[in-house]
Amino acid sequence: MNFTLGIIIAVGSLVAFSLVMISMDPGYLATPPASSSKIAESIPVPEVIPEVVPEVTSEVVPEVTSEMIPEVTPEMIPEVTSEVTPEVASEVTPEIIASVVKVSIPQNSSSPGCETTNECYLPYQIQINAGDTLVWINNDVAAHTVTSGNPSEANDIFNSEMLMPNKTFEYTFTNSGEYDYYCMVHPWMIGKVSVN
Ligand SMILES: [Cu+2]
Repeated sequence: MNFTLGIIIAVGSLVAFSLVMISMDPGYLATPPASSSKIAESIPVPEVIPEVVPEVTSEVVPEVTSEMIPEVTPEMIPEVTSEVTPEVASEVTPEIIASVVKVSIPQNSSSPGCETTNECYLPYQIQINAGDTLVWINNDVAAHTVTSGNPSEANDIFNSEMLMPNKTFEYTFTNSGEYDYYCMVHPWMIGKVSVN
């Protein structure tokens, strides 16, 4: 019973308070609220002007990057070095090597008889090339000569003079031709050189 009575008192108090507040504000119910349409007309609406701003984007301007510029590297530049120049060496010229040919004056050539078998000089006749050198060696116990020409007509092209045992005489033939020679001590000793 007390609970119900409390609620009635509370509700009654709120109603009484509301009535008092309404009575204190007489324009609360007398003045009707302004319509929303009139409020909208009275307030000036600002024009919304669309901005015409030209867009300048980064996409319009082509970017010039370093990747678009062809690089010129040192490898693309042909090298012109002095090594390319072919060398013409004088060493390429083949040399004609002269030969050295030996002729022996055999033993017992100081005695007549070797001419019968053409063995007073060994070999008795020899063929060489121009520029070659002949070397005579005296293998006999006696002295001999190697003299150009023949016993009846010396020509003084070459002459060993007296060639002692175990001694040598050499002469280089620069011109081609036929060369006869003999020993002034033993006229039966004759030889011949053919130079090509
Ligand atoms: Cu002789």
